[in-house]
Amino acid sequence: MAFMDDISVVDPETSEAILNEEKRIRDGVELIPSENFVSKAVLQALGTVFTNKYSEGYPQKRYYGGNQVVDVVETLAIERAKKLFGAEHVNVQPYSGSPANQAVFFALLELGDPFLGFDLNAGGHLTHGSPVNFSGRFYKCAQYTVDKETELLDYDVIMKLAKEAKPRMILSGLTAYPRKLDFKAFREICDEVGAYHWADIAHIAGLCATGVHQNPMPYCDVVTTTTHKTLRGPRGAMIMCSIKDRLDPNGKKNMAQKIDGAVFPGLQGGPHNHVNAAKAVAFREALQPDFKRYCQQIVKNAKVLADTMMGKGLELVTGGTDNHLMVIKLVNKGLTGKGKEVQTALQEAEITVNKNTIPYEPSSPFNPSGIRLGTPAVTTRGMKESEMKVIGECIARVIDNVNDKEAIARARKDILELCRGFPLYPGMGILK
Ligand code: DSN
Repeated sequence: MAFMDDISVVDPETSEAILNEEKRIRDGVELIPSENFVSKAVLQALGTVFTNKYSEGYPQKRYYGGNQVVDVVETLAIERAKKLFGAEHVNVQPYSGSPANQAVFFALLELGDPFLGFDLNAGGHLTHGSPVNFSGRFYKCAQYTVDKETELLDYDVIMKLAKEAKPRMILSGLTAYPRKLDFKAFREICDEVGAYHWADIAHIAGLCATGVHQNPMPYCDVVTTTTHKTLRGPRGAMIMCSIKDRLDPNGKKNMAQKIDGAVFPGLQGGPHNHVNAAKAVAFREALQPDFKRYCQQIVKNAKVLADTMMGKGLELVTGGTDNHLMVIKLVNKGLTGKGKEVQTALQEAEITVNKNTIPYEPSSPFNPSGIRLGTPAVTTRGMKESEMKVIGECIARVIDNVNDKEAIARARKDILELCRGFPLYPGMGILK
């Protein structure tokens, strides 16, 4: 085994696993709304010598030598991200979404400070104040949820809750809420109670950057996002913020300094430079006019998928979608608490989704009553409205016949045939 041998020679087992994953993603439809497929250019940047370098610090202010080229790519990523979102300051170093969110807490709150976030079961995230997460354990978290009847956020109710909880920071953001967020309304609530407004736009970043969803930047003190969801970049995250600290204008550090200091040296060590190079590439792609058309198609596809499934008798949380995702409620199909079984049946038909809680979940998070799905990845693959109809019909058939192996096999055949028409990474067997 030599230093310059191919992976297939060095490690046949890992090679085989990579080939199997390539086959899996080519054969099936990927509907997990937080997943996507990066371009060949992004993959190329990820597999580069930038993975070798340590570069604690920030461009032109590093603790190690030899960072003159790393500075170039990190600065490219920063400047492109600023342009995409109209941000004053960007930190592209967070390893992923949860570390980025930790950095915001670390930068702006003291342990035990009051905070208001979105309930995970109704569409928030673990790091938005869930009691099983650091955010819920180390801070005094109150949580807002959706209205029981409409399953929508009610901004008057959130205002009332904010006045009671007197949070130092309020979070807007979603992982399973299928409607648009009103960042301006959140800003008004924050102004009323003297709180920071933090938006976590991980799911909708691509839509926000292209105007397909309202951009939170003008209404927020700080915005976090992962870079690998609708933004279609490598697995990672970033934090965007104002330079001035609105609630602490005369403090020793401004907002940008607080965020940078929380990421490094507060929480992280050396940045992942190969990932930051890939972020730079993805942001350049997202600045092209084609990317806006892609984001518009994500939403069009989601609407058709939702309408097709509802036309076949499936119920959706809030009765539909106006972003990239939707959540099927299994209750009216007699499948309360059976999200796991439905996820498995769909997987047998080469349809990848994830089980999810529904608002006011009648079962439990491990055996929930919902299925979450979305269209970013299938849209990247080139699928449009007519393909969404085929996928929606297959999903409805599987859910109506969850224990019928033959019906599932028939759906699988239809999905395999559909996928053959949309080759993924054509001509690019990574290990060839
Ligand atoms: N795991 C992500 C999602 O699926 O929404 C959020 O971090």
